[in-house]
Amino acid sequence: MAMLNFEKKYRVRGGTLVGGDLFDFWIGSFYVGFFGVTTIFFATVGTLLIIYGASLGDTWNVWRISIAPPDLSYGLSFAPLKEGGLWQIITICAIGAFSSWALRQVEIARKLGMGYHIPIAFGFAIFAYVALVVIRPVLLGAWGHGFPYGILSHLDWVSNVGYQFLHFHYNPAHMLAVSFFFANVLALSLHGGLVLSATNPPQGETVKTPDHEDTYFRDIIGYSIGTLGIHRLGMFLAVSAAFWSAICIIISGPFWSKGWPEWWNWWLELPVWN
Ligand code: 07D
Ligand code: 07D
Repeated sequence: MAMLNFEKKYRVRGGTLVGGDLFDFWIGSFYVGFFGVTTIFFATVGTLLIIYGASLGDTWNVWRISIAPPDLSYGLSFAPLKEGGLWQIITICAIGAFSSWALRQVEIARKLGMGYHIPIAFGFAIFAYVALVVIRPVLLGAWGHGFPYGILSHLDWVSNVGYQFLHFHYNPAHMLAVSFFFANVLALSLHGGLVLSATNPPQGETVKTPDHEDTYFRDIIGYSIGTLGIHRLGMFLAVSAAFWSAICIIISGPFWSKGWPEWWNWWLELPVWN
């Protein structure tokens, strides 16, 4: 079935979570829905506030624009707009926009009778963001622990927070997250390479099938995870990377306030060495 016919057939009413028929329509190829409207609302307000915040700063250099969270002395209260209040409202808009986007993914999945894998996967990215700007700051008692909204300034934040723990690479959850990111890259490059090698042969040769793909991996390492399996593995690696990232930053401060290398003393103190 050609793609356009397919779209016509499946552009059906229903599947919405809220709002009923009111926003159940498309603009061009985009499904709108209640959460399309809320995404546009939060993203527009958030972006305008970033532009306003930039106008208060001393640069229009896009790399250097930065909107900082409130000073630690404000604790968990609202700060005046120009002293971090903007950062607080932008954070609310960002969470509103990301969550609306995820819920719009849910509505589209429901319309098509598909599983919820995509919003669940995106949910892990939202969790990592919320861990950085809500969960950890709340556990530490001040919004000032969130990261500043600026391209270079957020890198400074990562570096500073990393060195506060002497050597962030020794954070065991960071190790897991990094390993999952690396494993994810390996899996996707093998999978992408395999599919391209089978489906995009030189001119004049026939396109190969999943049987060829399975046989390739059986010949080379004795095992093929299969066409469905590779996507399960990919989803697992990707959401695990985001999950352990969130954990690695939540535990840094609220649950471990010394240098991360010191955490490993449990190993040196194992009774087995005596
Ligand atoms: C490729 C999908 C497309 C998305 C893109 C990002 C914006 C921001 C803002 C004009 C993989 C679009 C960017 C909408 C524009 C203004 C003011 C995703 C792809 C292309 N970071 N980070 C970047 C964000 C954090 C870190 C780049 C966002 C944490 C390091 C981009 C968030 C920590 C490095 C960016 C976020 C952290 C970067 C490329 C939110 C730990 C880099 C991102 C909402 C996670 C790299 C100059 C990319 C860089 C980079 C965006 C959070 C660390 C500007 C939106 C606080 C170490 N980050 N980041 O390709 O070159 O992602 O920075 O949480 O080295 Mg970051
Ligand atoms: C938070 C992004 C969420 C994005 C969302 C969507 C838009 C719309 C629109 C494109 C989580 C946004 C969408 C804005 C865009 C359009 C149209 C993703 C998020 C919801 N580290 N480290 C990590 C490595 C060091 C430190 C994570 C490696 C040093 C700190 C990952 C190395 C020190 C923190 C990671 C390394 C240090 C991290 C980041 C190597 C610094 C964190 C990925 C090789 C001196 C952060 C939750 C992530 C974290 C984090 C990797 C080195 C410090 C595992 C590979 C030793 C303080 N580091 N790191 O989380 O866990 O993505 O955040 O050296 O806070 Mg690290």
